[in-house]
Amino acid sequence: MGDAIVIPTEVARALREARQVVALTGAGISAESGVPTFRDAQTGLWAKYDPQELATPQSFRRNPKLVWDWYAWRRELVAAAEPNPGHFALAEIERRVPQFTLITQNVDSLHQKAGNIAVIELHGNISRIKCYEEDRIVDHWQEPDEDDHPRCPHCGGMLRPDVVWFGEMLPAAALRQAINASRSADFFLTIGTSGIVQPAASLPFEAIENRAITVEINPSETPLSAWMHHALRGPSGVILPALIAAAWPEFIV
Ligand code: BJW
Repeated sequence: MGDAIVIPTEVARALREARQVVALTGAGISAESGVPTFRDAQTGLWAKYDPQELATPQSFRRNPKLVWDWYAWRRELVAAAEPNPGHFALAEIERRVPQFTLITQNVDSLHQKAGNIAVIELHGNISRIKCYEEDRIVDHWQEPDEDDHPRCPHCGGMLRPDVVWFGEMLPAAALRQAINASRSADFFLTIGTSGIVQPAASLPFEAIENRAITVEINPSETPLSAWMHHALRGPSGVILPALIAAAWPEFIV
């Protein structure tokens, strides 16, 4: 038997009494759904590639086929993935608190699949495809022959996933909404993120300025840990349901 998860009473009470709850999620929340994180060791087919090097416009220009194939593999992987108890717990929190905003760096739609409605996607969505030349979303495209690259039906430009690569701007409206929500939060969760990719990693500090109670959920320490009021160490699929049970003891799964 593993150790029982203990949620500090003040964390449970703060969540129960909060008016504006914001959660910032990263790849770790989807780890228990079988979606690999970025900075944990990769396994399988793509183990020899560094995700941080593939997720750049430079890589795409240098080797569009490699980058396209990597995203095609991940697109299939996330399409088959199901939300885990951590995702479902966040959907439950959205139903229980007066105002809730979910800010995600993930591109896998698992929060929406779990039932969250107020979801801000900071880094796009892997299931959408857009034209690299014209930044236009494309609904239909054809997988090309072996060595060719899929092309935009409108202008013939190369197609790419509608995600945000290093050095690219985040979608302006999403970032603005995320900053505003963080600035008005009274309870702020960071869940399953290494907290090193900007500007997402700065959002907890907006909440800290508003004197929010801040809580990190992650099995490991991160650069954000020192700034948070509380750290709940463990997988989010275990901690988040325990947090709900502690905040709303009348809650029955
Ligand atoms: C568990 C768990 C379990 C495991 N339960 N937890 C200021 C200073 C320095 C640099 C910059 C700066 N501002 C901008 C930059 C440059 C850059 C940046 O931040 N670089 C840093 C690496 C230093 N930022 C950008 O370029 C951004 N653009 C921008 O700011 O534009 C303006 C600008 C440009 C250039 C210069 C200055 C300004 C864009 C960032 C885009 C990030 N894109 C990616 C790919 C998305 C598409 C795709 O999916 O392929 O987003 S990279 C990758 O990292 C992905 C993620 O969303 C993101 C964050 O990763 P995340 O989610 O935190 O995952 P991991 O793997 O890092 O961590 C997983 C965590 O889970 C770990 O902590 C585990 O312990 C934990 N975990 N199992 C809970 N079961």
